Amino acid sequence: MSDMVTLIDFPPLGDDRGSLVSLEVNKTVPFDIKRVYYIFATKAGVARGFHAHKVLKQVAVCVTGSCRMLLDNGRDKEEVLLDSPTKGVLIEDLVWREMHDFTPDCVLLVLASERYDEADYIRNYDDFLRLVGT
Ligand code: T46
Repeated sequence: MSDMVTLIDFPPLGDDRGSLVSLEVNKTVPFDIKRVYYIFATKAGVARGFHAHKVLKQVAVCVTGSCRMLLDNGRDKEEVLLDSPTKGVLIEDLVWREMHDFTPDCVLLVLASERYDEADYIRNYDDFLRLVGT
């Protein structure tokens, strides 16, 4: 796995009732969380993402089901299978991302370092490559 991908293990706090994961700023999540959103009920065969962010950093975790995330920094491409509620991926700024192969039950939870700002999106791949200098 390249330097581009940082996987984060969330320790399950289990007991005989089941499991619990706590996501805590500067403990399990390396930035202040300004926004949380989740993607669910993604239709069969649909892929999402296809953009990068100028500033935004995020941590993504499939709390149920799974999806495949392609990360691309303009030089290297890496695929991550998000298939566990105890495994997250840190998505840094200036990384192109695509999400594929959502299972019908997939709930992709995303913790974001910034509020929603459409101006932070780079939605054209050639613009992205120009910006990262490749
Ligand atoms: C990302 C990947 C992992 C909002 O109004 N507020 C929000 O916080 C978000 C995330 C989206 N929106 C609106 C913008 C669009 O009209 O919801 C609509 C769908 O968003 P988008 O097409 O950007 O969704 P994805 O799944 O392609 O990308 C999302 C995030 O936008 C993005 O930051 O990294 O998930």
